[in-house]
Amino acid sequence: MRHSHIIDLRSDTVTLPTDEMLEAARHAKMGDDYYCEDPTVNRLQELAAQKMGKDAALLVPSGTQANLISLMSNCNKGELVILESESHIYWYEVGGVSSVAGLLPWTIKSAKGAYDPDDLKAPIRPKNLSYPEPSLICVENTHNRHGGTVITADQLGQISSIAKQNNLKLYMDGARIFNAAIALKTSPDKLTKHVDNMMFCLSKGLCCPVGSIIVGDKEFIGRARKIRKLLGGQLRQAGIIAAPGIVALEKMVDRLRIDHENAKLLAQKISKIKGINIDINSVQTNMATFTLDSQIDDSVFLNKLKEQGVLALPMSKNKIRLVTHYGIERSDIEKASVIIEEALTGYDL
Ligand code: TLP
Repeated sequence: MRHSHIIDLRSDTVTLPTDEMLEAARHAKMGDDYYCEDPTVNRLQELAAQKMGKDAALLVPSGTQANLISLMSNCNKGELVILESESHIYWYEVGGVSSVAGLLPWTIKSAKGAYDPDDLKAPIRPKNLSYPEPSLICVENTHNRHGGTVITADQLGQISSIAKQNNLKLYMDGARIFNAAIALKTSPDKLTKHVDNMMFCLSKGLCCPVGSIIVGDKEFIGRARKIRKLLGGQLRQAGIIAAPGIVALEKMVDRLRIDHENAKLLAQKISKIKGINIDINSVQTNMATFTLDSQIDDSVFLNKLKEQGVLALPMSKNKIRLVTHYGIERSDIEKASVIIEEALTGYDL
């Protein structure tokens, strides 16, 4: 191995808690969250609801569970849910949308994550004896498989009016909503005001070891609380995980701009390498997603990187993702780009 430390660009989920988070966990006041008696969980939930401009919030173990609970709290079994065709819910959540929530996913393609309002007409049809009832539109912001792209407040506003006109709910998988807000130079509540409810993750770029938060109105969060229990996600003395969450919301948000700068720098550097195709305009937050020329074997490429201490994530055939996060410095970006270039030498490109 050429480098003494691993440059892990697979995901921002690999981040470790900061010392301040560990200290906060150690000193957290705790109680049984079944009785809503964990003061630290209560404080985190209030803070989260306030930041997202909603009435109430619920801490849950993971983003996947947050999405599943939200689908089940927004819809009845057998209803139709509109998902973006590259969405995390559709690709990476074990099909819980169908197998557990009992919903029919109707997928719509988009350029960078935001639906073209005209495309929503296909699943939202006039009532008919044969059609399943559409009840929910989901959006993902930032959009993972589109390369961390953002959906603007205007775009959300347009989707929201269509949802309202047709009596549908609008839900946002905002796993990385703070990345979106920072890239758009706005506050998260300016984005979330267009959706009925949403979730965001503490355990990605914000560095918490665990946890996601669902936010929405009181009635919705009440239903979500019961479904969390149904799915086995009831927490007890969860102050120990809520305390790092409070540190995350108070101290770790602003620094995400550094991750965005690093992703841009990385994208610019690798865009000059033969064999790599990257759309620089899609590099809007902390991800640089690219494709390799077809004559390159992606697993050979990934192994060459790994041997030199760089980890990257395969997304589909020849589509690779690099994610910047806390712990990845500018010098790591410089090193990683050299290693990527070296891994692609020797090909007839
Ligand atoms: N995404 C992970 C992997 O599953 C791909 C990652 O490394 O990016 N929504 C979005 C948009 C996500 O990116 C993820 C995690 C989730 C939901 C699920 O969160 P967790 O992993 O906490 O269940």
